[in-house]
Amino acid sequence: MAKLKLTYFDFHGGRGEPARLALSIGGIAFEDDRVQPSDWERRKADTPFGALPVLEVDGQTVAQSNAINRYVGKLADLYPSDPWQAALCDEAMEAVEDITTKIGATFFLPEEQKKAQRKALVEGPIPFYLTRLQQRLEAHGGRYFAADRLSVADLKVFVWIRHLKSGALDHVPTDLPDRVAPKLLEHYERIKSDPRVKAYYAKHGIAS
Ligand SMILES: N[C@@H](CCC(=O)N[C@@H](CS)C(=O)NCC(=O)O)C(=O)O
Repeated sequence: MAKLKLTYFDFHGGRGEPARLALSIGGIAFEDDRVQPSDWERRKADTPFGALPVLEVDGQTVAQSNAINRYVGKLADLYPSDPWQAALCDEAMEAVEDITTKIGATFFLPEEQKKAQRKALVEGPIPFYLTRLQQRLEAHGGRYFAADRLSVADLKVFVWIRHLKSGALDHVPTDLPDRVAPKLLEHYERIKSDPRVKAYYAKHGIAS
């Protein structure tokens, strides 16, 4: 078995969390390398695109969260083998990537600009992606984003919704997903209560 090291920031969430979850669910041993903010400046230059997550496989490196998600999804049997279902899985992951990039652009703004831009996101792009993801979920059976079973797409959407609901994003109401996308909320609860997901968070000492 290849030796894996997944490098990401030291918090429960973000672009690295779906791969951590997938590897753990698949029972695949990996080094969980968690970067502290004080170390990032030093380590950034060693990453392929100056960003995390990065996955090392037997000393070789791959970056870009969704490339990593697909790879670990295949190892963990959490990525569809059917090409069409795989495309649906990718679609949901890329949609989350689109909105994550928009939200990420507000992180280090001065407070007044951040407030204005987050307000604009709450009035447009965030509900847009929530409702469109909900539509896509419902179009494909309503339970999972692809192949009617758990995949890395479900994990990525779950991690995003949890972030929205966490209160960590100032100026984003925590009940926004509940209000605009109730079926997506059911999906969130389904993934949260999946015994494999629950086991991961129980092991890491936090409520999912
Ligand atoms: N498209 C990249 C985006 C990676 C990215 O922006 N990662 C953020 C954390 S979620 C990061 O490394 N930020 C620190 C920095 O850019 O210096 C991916 O999907 O992995």
